Amino acid sequence: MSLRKLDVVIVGAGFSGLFLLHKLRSSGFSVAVIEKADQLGGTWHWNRYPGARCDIPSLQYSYQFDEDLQQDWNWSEKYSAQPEILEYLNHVADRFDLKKDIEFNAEVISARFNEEKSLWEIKTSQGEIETKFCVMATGCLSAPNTPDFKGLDDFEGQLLHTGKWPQTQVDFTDESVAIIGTGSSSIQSIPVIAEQAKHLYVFQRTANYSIPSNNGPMDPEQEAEVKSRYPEFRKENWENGFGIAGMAIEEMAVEDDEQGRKEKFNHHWENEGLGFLGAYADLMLDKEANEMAASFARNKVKEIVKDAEVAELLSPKFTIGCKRLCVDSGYFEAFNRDNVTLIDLNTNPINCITSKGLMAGQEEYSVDSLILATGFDAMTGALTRIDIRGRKGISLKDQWKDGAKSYLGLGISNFPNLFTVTGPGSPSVLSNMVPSLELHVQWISQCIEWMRDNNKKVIESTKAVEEEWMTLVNEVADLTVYKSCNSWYNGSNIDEKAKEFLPFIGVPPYTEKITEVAEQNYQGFVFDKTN
Ligand code: N01
Repeated sequence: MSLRKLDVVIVGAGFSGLFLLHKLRSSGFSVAVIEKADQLGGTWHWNRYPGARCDIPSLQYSYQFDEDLQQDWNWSEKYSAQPEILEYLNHVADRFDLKKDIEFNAEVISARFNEEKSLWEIKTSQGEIETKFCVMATGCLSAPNTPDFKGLDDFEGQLLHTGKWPQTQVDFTDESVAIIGTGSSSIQSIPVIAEQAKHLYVFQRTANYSIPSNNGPMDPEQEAEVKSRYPEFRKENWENGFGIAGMAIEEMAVEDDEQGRKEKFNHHWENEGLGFLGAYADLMLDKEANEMAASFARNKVKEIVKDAEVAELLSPKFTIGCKRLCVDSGYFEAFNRDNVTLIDLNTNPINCITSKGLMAGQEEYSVDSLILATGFDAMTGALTRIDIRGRKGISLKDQWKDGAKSYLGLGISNFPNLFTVTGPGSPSVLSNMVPSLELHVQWISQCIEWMRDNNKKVIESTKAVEEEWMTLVNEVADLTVYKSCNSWYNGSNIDEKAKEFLPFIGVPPYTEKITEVAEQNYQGFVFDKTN
């Protein structure tokens, strides 16, 4: 196998990798994207389960780096479905001629920093590359979590995971189906699968909050209005704590009267999806305010679900928004169907998976298909599952075993010239991902250009700045209710993972911070360290 030499290797051909390729190539760097799948799309390639769609409005979940692109592209629905997002990404790749520099079916096996040469040696399933910079555009929710259920290998039916759904059509007609987990992926797929399957068994460990999407065709007037002022509309994203336009509200729930709250919550329930949490400014800051929203949402479940026992089981008990909020199209309604059964894993734990199905409590459920909707090793899994070795052969997995530390979610000490897009310590999953990743792509590209123009060979973060930064990440989270439950935001969905809060809350202060760092010649980072 021949050794290729490049300026930058980008790992992953999703939203981030595609834009990085375009940006860095336009700046004159030699670049390749290494992609494990046989096609581009990242999240939107792998998560093609029935009902998969984005729960951020389409007009906001799209690139903003090219005005012609955002004017030309038309989304068909308020919330885009997975096939349309994949089509959009293919359109972008064709429009900017990106595919010729993407190596498909190539999995990164290892990445080692050669300290003598100050180069990264990347080994992929297709060959070896030597590169000055390595950018991990591997996504925050891309390493599927498959719990270690006893007997899982014994199952003789169709075994599926929502996070790595087959490309071929899966048809559940006349089948008995079991789905484990009730997070976003499950909540989106249950109403669709319930329509096809003979019977659907839903195995729930924790009831989840979900807001109706009220999805529908794109309103042409709204689309025209947004397109007439797209830059200004995008600016509203940047001014909001979560990077989502229309959520900047200042009133406090605790200061409103009961009638006012009822009207406001109703309006947001019916119109805002994830923006339900933006009904008042104090919902994620104050437990009392949060409980007002939570209790409203629980009552909605009881209004929708006819069987009172099932409604009670489906009513979440924790702080609303503390686990990632879900947005659905007919989730709670699906439990009114005769062919859908809810099983509470707290009273009937899964004992084992059998050749025919699964044993929960004393009962065996025979099924044709078993779906694991059990989520991801979020934010760090896609990085620690690759053998990445920095200075002195230190492995990233070892360095992060007691918690992931990163400066700004962009750089990691001991790992020079390695950048992460939307890494731990950045708003990432607590923001609108597309603008957030665009911000990182712009920052990383400018940094690499600046280094070229200023004869700097190696950049790295230090232990001190990342300790300080991750302390701030956690101090900010302490001002909110985000830490009050088990969630993948704090690693508690994966047994062996360090339990720490990883996203930075607050898009505007974060944006200000990384802009200031760049303006001050990458303050906090160290260049051309000699030992
Ligand atoms: O995963 P999850 P997901 N036994 O981790 C359960 C994004 N997303 O794939 O809560 C039994 O949320 C687990 O139970 P518990 C979005 O950010 C975006 O659904 O840990 N159950 C939970 O119910 C989302 O948040 C879109 O008690 C087990 C479920 O599995 C993120 O992806 C669409 C278990 C996992 O839920 C992840 O969502 C879809 C076990 N051993 C997803 N282990 C968009 O619209 C886990 N569970 C962009």
